[in-house]
Amino acid sequence: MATYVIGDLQGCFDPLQTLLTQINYQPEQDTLWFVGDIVNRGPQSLECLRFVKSLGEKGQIVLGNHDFHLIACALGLEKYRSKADTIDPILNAPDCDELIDWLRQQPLMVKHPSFAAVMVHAGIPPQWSINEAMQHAQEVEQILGGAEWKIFIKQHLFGSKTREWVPLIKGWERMRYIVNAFARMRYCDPQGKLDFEKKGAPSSSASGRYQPWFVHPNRRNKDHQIFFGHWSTLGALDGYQVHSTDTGCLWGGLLTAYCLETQHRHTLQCPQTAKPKKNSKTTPSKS
Ligand SMILES: [Mn+2]
Repeated sequence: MATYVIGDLQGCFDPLQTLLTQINYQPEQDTLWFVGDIVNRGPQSLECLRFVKSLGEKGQIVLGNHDFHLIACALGLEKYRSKADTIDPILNAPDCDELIDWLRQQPLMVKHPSFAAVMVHAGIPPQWSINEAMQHAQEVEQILGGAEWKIFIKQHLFGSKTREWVPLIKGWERMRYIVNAFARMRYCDPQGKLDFEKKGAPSSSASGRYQPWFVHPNRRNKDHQIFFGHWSTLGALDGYQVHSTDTGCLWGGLLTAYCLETQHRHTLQCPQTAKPKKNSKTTPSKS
């Protein structure tokens, strides 16, 4: 009965299967947590999506920016398409509607039933407690699971202008901040104002007011271990009560499976399957 937290797959299905064999994964007993961005840029996004969906209650996923990007593209938002996208096999698949319908009903944040541990795609801003973060995640989840989900995705989801959280932020802008924080954040200020310009590792670009979201000394969510992905240049970090799991599988780095019970990082060295990021044009999913 193990729980493994798996880093950003981005279509790397073969490495996932190799890693699962390596850790002696038992489908009947073990649970797999996926930190999001299970699709795009890599070669086998359709296989990844079908596999994660097939796990049922033995799998948990949180939505990442590339997963949102896929949902938007499935709704025909052509302006967000990028040359680097590898999601056409999903969009052309006979079960595309079923897959998208399942995906959009997945959470932004997951809490472990017995450990003080949670999972998000990018992070939790410092001004939210764990309980508040769960409530805010659920605000967005209710919209994605309800009648207005297409309106939200098509008209209100994407936008880097919404960077600040103030207690009375309302309406669609509130939803956009919540998604930006959970699915895109790397750097922010102590009040959770997001900085989308910086993307590199902290040693190369952290300075002044904007810091990696998890280093702020008064962060209100330090009472749980937070598992996240999204930040491949950060590498494997276990510290500050957080655990990063995007170890750059797609770029010829490692695929990570962190076992919650043993606190051991299992990794697999992967071949590079994506072209360098600088070839792609700017899209919301990039950051
Ligand atoms: Mn991401």
